[in-house]
Parts: sequence; structure tokens; C-alpha cells
Amino acid sequence: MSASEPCVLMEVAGGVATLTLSRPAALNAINSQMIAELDAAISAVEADASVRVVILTGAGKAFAAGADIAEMQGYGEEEAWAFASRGQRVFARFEKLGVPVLAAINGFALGGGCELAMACDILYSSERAKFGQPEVKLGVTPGFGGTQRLPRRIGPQAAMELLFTGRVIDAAEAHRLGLVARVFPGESLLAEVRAVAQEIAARGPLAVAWAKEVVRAGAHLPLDHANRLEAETFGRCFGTADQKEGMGAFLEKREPSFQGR
Ligand code: CO8
Repeated sequence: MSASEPCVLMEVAGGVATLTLSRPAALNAINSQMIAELDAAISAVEADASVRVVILTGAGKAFAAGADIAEMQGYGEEEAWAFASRGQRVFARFEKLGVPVLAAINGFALGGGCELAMACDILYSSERAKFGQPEVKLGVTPGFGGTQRLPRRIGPQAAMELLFTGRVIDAAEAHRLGLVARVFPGESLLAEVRAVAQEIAARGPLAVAWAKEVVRAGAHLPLDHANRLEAETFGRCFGTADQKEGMGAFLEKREPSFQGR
């Protein structure tokens, strides 16, 4: 694939932005170009007030089969550190994004691909998907957050088994471990995830954004601090038109029409 061909495709429809990783010949291996394009796509999402939900998926039979081994092979220490840092910064932008990010994991999510999926808010998987952090098979550690997000998602013991062995697991095991929220047949995955996205898009946008913000911020705080943050956020909701509309609509027995303010 030439450097000028895009490897992240973006489509916005009905308040949902779908980002598709697209280097199918290399199983969507994550290279520098893809990281830069993900960065730009996130900025485009931030600039588009119509976007209420993001879906991240992959073209072909992979979500992403890892960071691009061909690109990384010749790296020295500095370059590897810089690549890892750049990827980490961009992946973290999904967590900070003011709208939910749903991963529709259509196939292999290995190494950097699993790490990218874990930076999304909710992971949905095709029955065909495979997950793993196989970096130790290549003589390296994960570098895009796998040593940190995997234990936070499935607990340190199960995470360390996967991290130390490089074992690849199927969608059913990923579900059992709590890594993915739900598993769908491959052919209906995207439609199912789009249905969830539409459901979210119909809710109060500020309430959804702030719920994400509190969950994300609270995860790093002691419970009493986190609950204080929740109470403050709940209070903030009562200064919005959406709260008046949402509660008013309930009492008037009609559907709410939220404005996001
Ligand atoms: N990087 C580059 N190319 C890849 C990658 C990859 N991660 N994965 C697959 N490809 C390429 C193959 O080389 C092949 O190319 P070609 O057709 O030119 O030979 C093409 O994609 C198709 O792959 P396969 O023929 O291997 O397809 P199979 O269906 O037989 O196998 C597998 C699929 C099992 C997924 C297999 O491709 C595989 O094992 N891939 C590598 C998986 C892996 O080890 N991933 C982890 C990579 S390391 C990583 O992600 C570190 C993240 C931290 C980065 C920090 C930066 C410093």
C-alpha cells in the first residue's frame, strides 16, 4: 500500500462516526501512518458536533493483527520508545473523547490491535475474533498500553497469563474473561453495534458524555472522591436544558428531544 492511500476510513451517518482500519493486505497492522490518521480522525470527530458515538472496526478478516512488525523490526531503542509513546497518546484520546467509542472487533485483535480495542469504551466481538498479546513471542513487551489496560479489564492474574504466554484466545473466552461485552455472529456484528450506537445517540448527549467522564476519571480515584465527582456531575446536569426536557418529557408521557445543552 502506498503512503498516500488512506488506512483509516471515516464515515458519519445519523450521529454515528464509523472509523475503519483499512490495510487489509497486512491484516490492518498498525504503522506510523495509521497512528497519524487515527489522530486526525479523532480530531475530525471532535470538530463535528453531530457525532454522538464512534464505532471503530477493521476491514477484512482482522480488526488489527498488531503493530506493524515490518516497520518496527529495525527500530533502535529511541525509535521504539517514540513509536510506543505516540501510539499511547493517540489511543488515550479515545478514552478522553466526549462521546462513547464502541469497538466492533470483526477479527484478529492481537498485540497493538487488542490494545487499541481496549482503549475503546465498550468492546463488541464477532464470533470469529481472536484476542491476545503475543508480543513475548517476538521477544518484546506490549507497548501500546497492554500491560496496563489488560489487567484493569480482566484482572492481573488472567492478564499476566495472557501476557506471559502470548496465548491467543477466542471470542467466547474473551467474553468469559470480561474483555468483551457481547459476542455476535460475524455477519451481524456491525448492524448490532450500530443499533447500540443509535440507542446511545438518542439519549441526552451531555448525560452520556458526563457519565463516560465520571467512569473514566473515577477509575483512578478512591471511592469517596469518585462519588463526590459523581454528585457534582449529577448537580451539573440540573443546570442543563436536557435535564428539563428529559424529566419534562417523562412526566408529559412523550419522547424527549435532547439538544445537548
Ligand atoms: N505486522 C505486519 N504485518 C503483518 C502483521 C503484523 N502485526 N500481521 C500480519 N501481517 C501480514 C503478514 O505478514 C502477511 O503479509 P504477506 O501476505 O505480505 O506475507 C499478511 O499480513 C497476512 O498475514 P498471514 O499470512 O500471517 O495471515 P494468517 O491468516 O496466516 O495468520 C495471524 C494471521 C495469526 C494474525 C498472523 O498474521 C500473525 O501471527 N500476525 C502477527 C501477530 C502478532 O504477533 N502481533 C503482535 C505484533 S507486536 C505488537 O503489536 C506490539 C505493540 C506495541 C507497539 C509498541 C511499539 C514499539
